[in-house]
Amino acid sequence: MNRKEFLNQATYDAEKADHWWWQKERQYGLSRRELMRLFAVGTGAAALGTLPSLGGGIARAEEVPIIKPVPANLFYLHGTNAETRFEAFKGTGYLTPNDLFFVRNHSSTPRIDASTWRLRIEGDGVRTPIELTYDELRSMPSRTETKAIECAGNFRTQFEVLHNTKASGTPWRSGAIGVAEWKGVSLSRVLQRAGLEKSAVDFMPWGLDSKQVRRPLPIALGLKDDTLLVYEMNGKPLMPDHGYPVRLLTPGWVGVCNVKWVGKIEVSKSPLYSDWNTKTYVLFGPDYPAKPVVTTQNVKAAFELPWDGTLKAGRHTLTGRAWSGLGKIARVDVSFDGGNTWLPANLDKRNIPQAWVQFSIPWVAKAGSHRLMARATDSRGNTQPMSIPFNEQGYLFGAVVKHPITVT
Ligand SMILES: Nc1nc2c(c(=O)[nH]1)N[C@H]1C(S)=C(S)[C@@H](COP(=O)(O)O)O[C@H]1N2
Ligand SMILES: [Mo]
Repeated sequence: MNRKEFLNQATYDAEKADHWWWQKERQYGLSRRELMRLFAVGTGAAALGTLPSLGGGIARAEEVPIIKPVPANLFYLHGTNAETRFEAFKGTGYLTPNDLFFVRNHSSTPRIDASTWRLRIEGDGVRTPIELTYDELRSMPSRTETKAIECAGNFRTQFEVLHNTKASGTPWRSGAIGVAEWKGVSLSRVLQRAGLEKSAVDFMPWGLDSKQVRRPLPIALGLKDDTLLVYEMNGKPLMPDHGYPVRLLTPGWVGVCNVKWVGKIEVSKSPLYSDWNTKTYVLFGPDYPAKPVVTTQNVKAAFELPWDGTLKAGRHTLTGRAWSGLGKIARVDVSFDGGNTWLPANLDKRNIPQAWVQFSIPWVAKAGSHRLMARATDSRGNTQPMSIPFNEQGYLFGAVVKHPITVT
């Protein structure tokens, strides 16, 4: 490396470090000096999370990829995204606390002023384009839904385990999912207010982030009562990272359809296209000649255990969660012996379609390495298979996962 490059690299690294301190100062409301003191006595790294890998994730200082704290003991950081460590769900109850909810940002979290924010409904699929303010939306009849939002790429790293080939994209393990109580207004009410045309076929919510994430969706989805324009999450105004002031909720559909920071909804009498239904969120690969666009989520299960973690030998009650985009969960079976025998897990009472159910099962753990398997079946009879074909961008991994655990 020549001197000039070295200087650039040094400047770049300094900038990254500076940005990191700046972000932490904002997150914890501490001065840099106080933060440095925390780190110097060695408690800081544990309390705040260790220095994240900034590769790819860092933007200019005024653009913060994620605003809320995402400490490393609760999240895996992947560039502009933060994945909840699945073991952190243990003991949190049915709803995922807002602070613990994963963040998936294609670019970064914008800061939007709700008092100047507008939602525009336009296109040839409506008779009268309208514009709503935040207060106008909040004064409309509301509806509350408890539902999951899950990234289409959740479990992507498992494609490599099965097929020895890495799928491209954020290397999620199991924690690109959360369940919340979402309050908002049925999108259909807003569409009707704009004079929805009978011949409208598609609608496309536009995000106000720098990438303007926008995903065309069928009008039938827009007319379902539980498709919401959401302004509250678990009883609080949406956090900036989760779409403040308003996001879409599309129960059962892949995460990207739940457009955050929505500023415009285009309604059309002809099919709509964007990169998010032509280039990404499409299954590409030899087993998918028809190149289907991903729509709804499949059935899955995960243990609330650290990945590749350790347990003491003896009696344990293992816990986990199972979910489906197509219904509620009918059963979860667990195997401790590599799939030779399966035992039914206990399901908790709360089992909401397109959300999840908590399960538990006793296990007498013997010393050694284990691969724990949980296999969920939903109310439509969909069961997790042992294997699924590869797709290049690693969407919808729904096969049974072999969770590595060492018992000591
Ligand atoms: N405007 C906008 N909306 C977006 C995204 C985005 O980057 N920009 N990410 C999408 C993806 S891929 C997912 S999985 C969910 C994640 O929602 P969350 O960050 O609130 O967990 O938001 C979706 N909505
Ligand atoms: Mo996603």
